Amino acid sequence: MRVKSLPENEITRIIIDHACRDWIENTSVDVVVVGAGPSGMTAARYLARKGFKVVLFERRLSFGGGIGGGGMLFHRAVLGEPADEVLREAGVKLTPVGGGIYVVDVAEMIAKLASSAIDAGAKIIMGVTVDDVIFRDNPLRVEGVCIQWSAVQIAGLHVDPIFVRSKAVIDATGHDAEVISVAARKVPNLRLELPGERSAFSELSEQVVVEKTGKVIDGLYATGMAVAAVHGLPRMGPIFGSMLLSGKKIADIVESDLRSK
Ligand code: 48H
Repeated sequence: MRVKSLPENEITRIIIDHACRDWIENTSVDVVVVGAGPSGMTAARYLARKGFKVVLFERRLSFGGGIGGGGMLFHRAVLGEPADEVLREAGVKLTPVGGGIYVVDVAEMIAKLASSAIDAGAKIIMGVTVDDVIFRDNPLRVEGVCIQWSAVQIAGLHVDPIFVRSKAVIDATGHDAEVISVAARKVPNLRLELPGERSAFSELSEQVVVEKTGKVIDGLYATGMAVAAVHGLPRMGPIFGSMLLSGKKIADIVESDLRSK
């Protein structure tokens, strides 16, 4: 068997050529999703499936956010109905444990949430950190994000970011609600204080995180644990139903806002 290869400079040229075409294609999109955890990947899947142009930026070089850690590194997660439907649609095997609760393998959940978002048409770009928003006033709104290579951030280099414009930005960054936090700090007149999440109360939290999922200001939305940070809601531990349902709900809210414009 003869394995085909290329001169080194040709490998380089093809990579840069195709990656840059992708970047140019994604400088202006319908929706930017920030964070490839359970809520972000779910939101990206449903929005792409609705026909929107979606790019998801993930700081790390891997998918899944907090899924992979399961509960204290035990590689299983639990979730309750009706969130099982979100995983069933992606082909994840669910084991019922009674009372409408299911247990899943975390590696399978990560892989299938990611592949179903990509198959729906969402673009996921890893190794990129969103470190600020683009805003406009009269009326006050968010119109995109500032992005930076995560490696540049980690190295602490002084490098200016570049921009991606969008009609909606979804903060799916988890416990710290990083995008909304930076907007609260740096957008004049927003007057938003983030109380941060509260201690554990799983049954309450699974309910209210979904209920409070929504718009923060025009163009900026919260899903997943970011919702708990914005509204001062309790945490729930390694039960993921609300994360999936929050991602699905924010996709519906963004769809309805974008279609009414
Ligand atoms: C690019 C970023 C940035 C940034 C962060 O933490 P996640 O899994 O987020 P959720 O909200 O979808 O799910 C939360 C869940 O995993 C969890 O932690 C639960 C249920 N906890 C309950 C409890 O009681 O503890 O994923 C967020 C993702 C991660 O992959 C980050 O790397 C990424 O967002 N991210 N990506 N730019 N500024 N900030």
